[in-house]
Amino acid sequence: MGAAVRLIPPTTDLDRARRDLDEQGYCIVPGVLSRAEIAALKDRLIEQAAGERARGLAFHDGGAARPNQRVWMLLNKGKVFRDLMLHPMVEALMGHLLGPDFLVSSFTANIAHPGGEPMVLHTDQGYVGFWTPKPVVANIAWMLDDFSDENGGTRLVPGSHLNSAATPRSSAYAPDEPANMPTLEDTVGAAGPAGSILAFDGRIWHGTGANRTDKPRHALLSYHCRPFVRQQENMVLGLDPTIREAERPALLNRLGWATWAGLGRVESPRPGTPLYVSPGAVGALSADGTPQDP
Ligand SMILES: O=C(O)CCC(=O)C(=O)O
Repeated sequence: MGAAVRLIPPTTDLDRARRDLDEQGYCIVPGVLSRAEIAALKDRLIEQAAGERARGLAFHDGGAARPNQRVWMLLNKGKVFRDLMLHPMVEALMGHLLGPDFLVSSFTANIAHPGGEPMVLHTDQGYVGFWTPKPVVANIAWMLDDFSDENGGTRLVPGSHLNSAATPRSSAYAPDEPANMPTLEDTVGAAGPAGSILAFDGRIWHGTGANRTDKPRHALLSYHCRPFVRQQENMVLGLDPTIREAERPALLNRLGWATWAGLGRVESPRPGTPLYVSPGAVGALSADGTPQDP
């Protein structure tokens, strides 16, 4: 592909954006976040990232020098992040790709620092092991800085979500690479002003670009899945209980607290999607209904 690979224009027309997702495997929507929202998200992220470095908890990648910093489980790290998962654009684009009952699989950040090398190209559903005619997962990269080819804007192989021959046969973590796996030459770097989102199909080949500038590129990555897929972050174990108790049902449902088609239940699989904030599990009972040791 090489020089022929072109970035499609950003669009605020949601029908166009959904068509871009279907045909190209990605879309870019500008102006989703206001300046105040960008500032609040970026300030909280920068503070959290510094705190994790100070505590020796920071996770780094981005090549041998590991300049990039990832921040995991943002849901525990600020209401400003939790609010974002209820943004109408999430429903509009992830709902289009994954159906109305999709979940948040993980919500993390990638601060791509100067000197960061390109991430190995991959799809986000490589662990499925076979090509699927529809995506089972999908992403939104929330741009907290301008994204460009120079500063590590996510590299994408347009249309590769439809290439069933380039699907790994096994897990991304034990790769059995397809013969015609794409290379960086096949990619284009996502670009857009801060406040834009890049949404992409879980089958598209992509990876973080090299940051050849002297400033970090801050991005939030919300990863979403169909309701029968295991989430990347274990919300039941990982979500701070005080947050779980206080949070809005709409958010908890997105994190997997609602039953779906009988999945995710504790006791009877009631119809609909009741919210089990306190599941009230029934323990082992004697025949007269008194508790006994399990
Ligand atoms: O940071 C980016 O631009 C993309 C990150 C990515 O592809 C990943 O974390 O799997």
